[in-house]
Amino acid sequence: MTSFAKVAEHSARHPKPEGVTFEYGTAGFRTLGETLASTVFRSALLAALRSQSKQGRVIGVMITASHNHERDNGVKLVDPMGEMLQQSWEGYCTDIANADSDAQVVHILESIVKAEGIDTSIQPKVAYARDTRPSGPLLQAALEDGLTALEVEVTNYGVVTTPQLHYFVRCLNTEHSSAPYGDPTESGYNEKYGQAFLRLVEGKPQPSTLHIDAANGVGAPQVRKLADAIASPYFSIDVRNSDTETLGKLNIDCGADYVKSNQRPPAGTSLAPGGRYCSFDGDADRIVYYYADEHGIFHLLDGDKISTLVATYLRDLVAAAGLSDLQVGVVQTAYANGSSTSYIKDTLRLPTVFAKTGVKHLHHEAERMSIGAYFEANGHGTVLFNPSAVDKLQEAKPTTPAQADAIGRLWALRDLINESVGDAMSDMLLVETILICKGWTLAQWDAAYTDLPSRLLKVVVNDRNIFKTTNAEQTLTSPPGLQDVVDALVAKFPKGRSFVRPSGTEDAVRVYAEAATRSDCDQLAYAVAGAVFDKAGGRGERPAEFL
Ligand code: 16G
Ligand code: MG
Repeated sequence: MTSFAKVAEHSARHPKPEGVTFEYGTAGFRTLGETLASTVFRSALLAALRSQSKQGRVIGVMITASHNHERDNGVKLVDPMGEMLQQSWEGYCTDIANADSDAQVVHILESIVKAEGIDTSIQPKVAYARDTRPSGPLLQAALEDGLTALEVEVTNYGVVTTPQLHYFVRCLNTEHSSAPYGDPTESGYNEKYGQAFLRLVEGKPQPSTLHIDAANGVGAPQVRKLADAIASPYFSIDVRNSDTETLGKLNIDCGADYVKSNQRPPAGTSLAPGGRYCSFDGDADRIVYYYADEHGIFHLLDGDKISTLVATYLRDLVAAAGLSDLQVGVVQTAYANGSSTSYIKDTLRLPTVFAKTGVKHLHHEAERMSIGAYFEANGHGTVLFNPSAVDKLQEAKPTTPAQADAIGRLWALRDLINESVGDAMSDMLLVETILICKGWTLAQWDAAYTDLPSRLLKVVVNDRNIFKTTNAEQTLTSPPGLQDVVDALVAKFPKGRSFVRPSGTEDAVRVYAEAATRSDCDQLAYAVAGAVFDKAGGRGERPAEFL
């Protein structure tokens, strides 16, 4: 029987800072690392209850703030199959993080036990890890104190990428099932993905070196271990921005978020024409590729380009396997470049749906498809094989060697993909596989379609909570009348598209715009941002670079 007797005493060692309100946002709690100890301690308590509510299955806890500044940190819970915490529990997280006293912490735990009908005699189990941030060790200690208070059975994975922790959780919970996901260790991870990669590429021409910008984060040591495990010229890498020791370097002027937001290579990297480059973010769950053409012009291959590459390859394999009833679909967010959406619909002729920003929303949409590829434009995504698709693969009776080969490749691809969550390393191996099999350069991959010019702006307002959206965040329902203004502005520009949404991770409103030309796109973006500022309580400087 788990007792809460020790909780108040342990909680007293991690007082909640005065005047701070915490919120379990799109990807968990995220704020200044030095303010987070009480929240991490309390997250440990919730992870224990969540485990008991899932009959003692292992729950994950990851301490990371991804692409954010090094002084930030964060914590998120991972559900048993390696997916993000069920949304109905996010409110509990927010409530307990903001509890004013140690007694209230205990009271909230008791009320969750009651509301969820939790059997507290079940042994709770938690697996945890952290990224390379300097505040990580202290927050880990707070986490461990919470786990000790509830006598949780723990597995500490040390410093690993976020998707590795998701993978470990899924492995631990399927270890003794009929379909074990893999060995729940770092070497098991490297072995599983590395072997699947080699199965898919061996015998094909070898690619040139891949230059990886690891954002000075945890991806650097981990991708080196992956390369050591693969130990093959098919995966020849050069890891840059790999300094995880020097303070102040994480995500600064490098990493996937920097490259995507600024549309330029990491500072200090000059791109050799024909060279192959990619960037991870600080916790290695995002990846973007890029290259310079013969004129030295930078070209970005973002999440949309990855999803179209992957969807095309899967579609062709399914057809080659003779499995015409297996439908490949694509999930995007409103940030997907309009050209990519048209390409998926009109050229690939695949179904595509929009989900709200945030991996959990895309993941749930993709679960409804036979084979669902989901990617955010920022490089975060993966592919899900629905259980019915797996059954069909199992039942498939190939009648030709070509069909047998395609079915074998689909199985190998399933082993290559981290289905628990978007994973920069697994996605990288997937992209590499496809490029090797097609014998493509990055420019050949890029040739499928041309992105429309786009711009993302941030507007700081008095209260971002007045912004409400519908239609996968593409339409504002509040403040009243603002959507009509956006619509009228969009109508002025050929191929214009724009939307406004409150950020789920920052106290700001985001404005996205795209249009046929760079100048139209910028005019549209600044006009919409200006309208938001004027009509919805803008603070600070009015966004008005071009008007
Ligand atoms: C989080 C999300 C990311 C999303 C971003 C949007 C996860 C694991 N991460 O980082 O997918 O793109 O939030 O941020 O879901 P925003 O709401 O501030 O624009
Ligand atoms: Mg990340």
